[in-house]
Amino acid sequence: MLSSSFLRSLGLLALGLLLLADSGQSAPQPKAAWMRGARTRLAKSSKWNSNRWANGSACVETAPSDFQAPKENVWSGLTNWEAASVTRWLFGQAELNLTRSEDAGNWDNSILLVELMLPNKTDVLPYVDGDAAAPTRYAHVVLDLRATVNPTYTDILVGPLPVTNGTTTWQPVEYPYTRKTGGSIRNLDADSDTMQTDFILKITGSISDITLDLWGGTAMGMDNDTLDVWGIDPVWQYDNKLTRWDTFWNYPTDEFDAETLLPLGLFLKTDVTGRDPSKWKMKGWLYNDIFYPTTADFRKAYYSGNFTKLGANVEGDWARTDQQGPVLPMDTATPPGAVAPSGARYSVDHTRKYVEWMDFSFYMGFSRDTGLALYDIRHKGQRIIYELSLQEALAHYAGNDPVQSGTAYLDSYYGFGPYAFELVPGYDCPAYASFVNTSFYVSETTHTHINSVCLFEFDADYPIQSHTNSAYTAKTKNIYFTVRFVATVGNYDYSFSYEFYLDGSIRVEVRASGYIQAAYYANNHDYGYQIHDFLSGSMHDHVLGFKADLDILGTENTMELTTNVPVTENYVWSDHPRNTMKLQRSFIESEDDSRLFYTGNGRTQYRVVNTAKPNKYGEYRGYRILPSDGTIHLTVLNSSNLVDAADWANYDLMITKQKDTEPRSAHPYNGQDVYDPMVRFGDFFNGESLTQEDLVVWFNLGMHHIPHTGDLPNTVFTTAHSGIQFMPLNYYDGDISRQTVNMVRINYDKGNVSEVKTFGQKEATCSADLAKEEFDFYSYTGDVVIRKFPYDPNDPYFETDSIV
Ligand SMILES: *[C@@H]1O[C@H](CO)[C@@H](O)[C@H](O)[C@H]1NC(C)=O
Ligand SMILES: *[C@@H]1O[C@H](CO)[C@@H](O)[C@H](O)[C@H]1NC(C)=O
Ligand SMILES: *[C@@H]1O[C@H](CO)[C@@H](O)[C@H](O)[C@H]1NC(C)=O
Ligand SMILES: *[C@@H]1O[C@H](CO)[C@@H](O)[C@H](O)[C@H]1NC(C)=O
Ligand SMILES: *[C@@H]1O[C@H](CO)[C@@H](O)[C@H](O)[C@H]1NC(C)=O
Ligand SMILES: *[C@@H]1O[C@H](CO)[C@@H](O)[C@H](O)[C@H]1NC(C)=O
Ligand SMILES: *[C@@H]1O[C@H](CO)[C@@H](O)[C@H](O)[C@H]1NC(C)=O
Ligand SMILES: *[C@@H]1O[C@H](CO)[C@@H](O)[C@H](O)[C@H]1NC(C)=O
Ligand SMILES: *[C@@H]1O[C@H](CO)[C@@H](O)[C@H](O)[C@H]1NC(C)=O
Ligand SMILES: [Cu+2]
Repeated sequence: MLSSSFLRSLGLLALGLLLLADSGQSAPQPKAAWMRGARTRLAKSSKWNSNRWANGSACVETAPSDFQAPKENVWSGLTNWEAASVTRWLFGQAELNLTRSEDAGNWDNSILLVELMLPNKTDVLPYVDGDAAAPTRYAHVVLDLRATVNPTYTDILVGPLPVTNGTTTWQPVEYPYTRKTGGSIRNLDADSDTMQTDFILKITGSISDITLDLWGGTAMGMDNDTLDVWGIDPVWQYDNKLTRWDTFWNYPTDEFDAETLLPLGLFLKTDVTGRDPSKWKMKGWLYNDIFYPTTADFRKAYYSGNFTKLGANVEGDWARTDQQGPVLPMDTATPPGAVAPSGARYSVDHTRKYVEWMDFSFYMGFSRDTGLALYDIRHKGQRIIYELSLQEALAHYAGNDPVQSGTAYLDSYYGFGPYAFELVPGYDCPAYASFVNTSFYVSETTHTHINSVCLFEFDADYPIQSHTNSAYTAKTKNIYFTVRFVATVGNYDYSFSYEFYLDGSIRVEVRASGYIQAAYYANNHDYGYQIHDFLSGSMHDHVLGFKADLDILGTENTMELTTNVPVTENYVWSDHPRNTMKLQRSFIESEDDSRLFYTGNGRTQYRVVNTAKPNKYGEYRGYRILPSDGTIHLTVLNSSNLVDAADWANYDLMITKQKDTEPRSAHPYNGQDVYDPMVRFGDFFNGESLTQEDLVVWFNLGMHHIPHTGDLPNTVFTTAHSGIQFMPLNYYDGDISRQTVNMVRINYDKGNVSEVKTFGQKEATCSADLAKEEFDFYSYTGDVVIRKFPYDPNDPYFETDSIV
């Protein structure tokens, strides 16, 4: 949740773009007819290939086996070469009237994004499940059309790829959106730079005498400014006007990113309707809950001798994350760490972004809007989930002041892709994890964030199975596999983990850290705790919407609910009516009844089943959807900020029939017109049957965040988290984690062990060189940038500016 105007005011708003994680291949891969199962082990990468066995004592730290995915990854984005050729082709289309981003001003058209258009599921299934050709590739391009009084963001499709003169065309893309305006939505940002420098800062500069007196600082657009000014997102859009509310923030006095902890409590309202700056108007000031309609009124009151001045939030150690306080007992000794004595026990095709661990496999995709997504997740060769992906993240604030009240960040506007930075081994992921690069398109360049997705196995701190009696004890290790990325969208860091377990379950876990966006304390006691001198921990809901397109034994599925209900029953054997409970089974039959709230007391099991594929006992095989911690939906009803722009946040679990025209529940520009957003999710629900259809489950994670003193200086991942599990339910005939050999049974008798069974598991006899595992912190890189127009793949350069 990041603060939009905040980033914009820092000039760092990444307008942009994205594309996939191109592994450096510069031309499309030749199509190979890889059949599932016909895998080839290729040479292991050289970094790890050196034989590190001195003579059997040092552990072999092998990287994941390099091998080839059974199919091409049709979700992994454009290659560098494709993105460059599309960009070049677009500049050749005179009617688009494009200006290069680096030369573009407020009144020029430019390219914001060039990425892969995700193929339709209808076209993908015959390819991944059969012998059909891979779907035709198209580029999804977002244009920033500002050379007009009515600026728009416009989504177009360019293709088919590869680009060829004659056959490649562009067309507006409308089919994935509920708004039918040719892929266009108004662009409220066209003048954001000049609005800040030529309008907002002029107003705030006009009261520099007051800001100097109140806080010893000014916001005038000069180098000596110590105050920043920004506010609500999205801007208010009612009455055919655009209304902004902004407020003052102290800049941090050092490198710590503490600005969102330093609000100062003076708010200004402006009317910024239209593109003619001469029509923009100052509409008033608010301080300590008193509204002054004009600057003259405010100034008069301020100097009246009857004006209550409140204190300022100023940075200090309380806002800095470095170690402070007495060192804890024994804390300077090295803490426990994890090692992988046999190296990676999984395989990765880095070109096709495909992973296999134990009996799981999946492809990875990566997008500017929402970061990492997983596709065609299979277990034992059977697809469980076609797509598992973030859709949107909302941070909806509230407050007595207009800025907190008016803030409801829809973070895909900023994008998760551009903020998925390099991970730190030993901190973000275990030191032995392996890593994947991600790339995104910005202003005719492709930026690569090295090592921004990590893959690793981990031994949970508890076994997956345990039993003991008088004759034996049996335990099974709980080894799971994680794919993780962390996106720092402005002030907050979101960590996304997709975890795979030996029992066939899959877990999604989101954690939040980073700086909260706090409020000025005055009059805000009903909206948060006071957490510092003049600071309120502004209440807000984080709601993160996900899509899980489950395919259980095929695409024809049904949602079954099994609920524990209290009952009073007479049985043939009961002398009196008995107060007890029983199971109530039901199906969600249509989209009229498919927006659900989790029942109180967790009494209902939600399960996607295939009723045509019962098990041998007649029970339907399926996967259960199990909210595991802190899943929530938005508290606010019919939000004044969002109107129809985030309908997906209003429920816990929503089920629709899969449609190629409904691929995503949100759009990054939904906030540009909250009354008529690009995707009005509620429109997906139009009464269609959900009985043995291809179902998509839309679920939310999140938390009701009421920051307290423990959120200073940063929110901690320990308590700010939310998760969900997909677990096989009556899917297999038994618990399939019995397959692992990493278990032990110890038979004993009156204190003597008679037998130990270890099932062929390998004992770790090698010694791990922990020093070698330590990450060289000086190798942390930042962005690698490759110019697309003109294409210059041989001259990559480093640019750390885009690391916020
Ligand atoms: C190999 O290991 C043995 C002990 O296991 C040790 O005695 C011997 O010196 C080692 N050899 C080398 C070459 O390191
Ligand atoms: C093309 O864009 C420029 C600004 O970059 C603008 O001045 C011009 O009017 C536009 N031309 C057309 C035909 O729209
Ligand atoms: C397409 O035509 C343009 C202009 O005629 C030319 O510059 C470009 O190289 C051509 N591209 C291809 C792929 O042939
Ligand atoms: C910054 O400089 C301007 C121009 O000299 C001055 O008016 C303003 O008060 C200064 N701001 C601060 C915080 O000193
Ligand atoms: C001082 O300001 C307060 C708040 O605006 C107002 O209620 C009060 O009447 C004022 N007192 C005088 C003496 O102006
Ligand atoms: C990530 O990018 C770096 C720098 O371009 C490259 O050296 C490395 O091989 C890439 N890693 C993978 C797994 O492709
Ligand atoms: C939502 O709120 C608006 C403005 O208060 C109102 O006009 C509209 O009817 C409300 N919609 C619903 C579904 O309650
Ligand atoms: C995807 O399916 C929709 C609906 O059938 C269709 O309009 C659209 O052209 C398809 N997109 C592609 C890229 O084939
Ligand atoms: C257990 O082991 C001890 C020591 O070897 C032996 O004396 C004793 O008889 C054993 N008890 C049983 C029940 O086997
Ligand atoms: Cu929060």
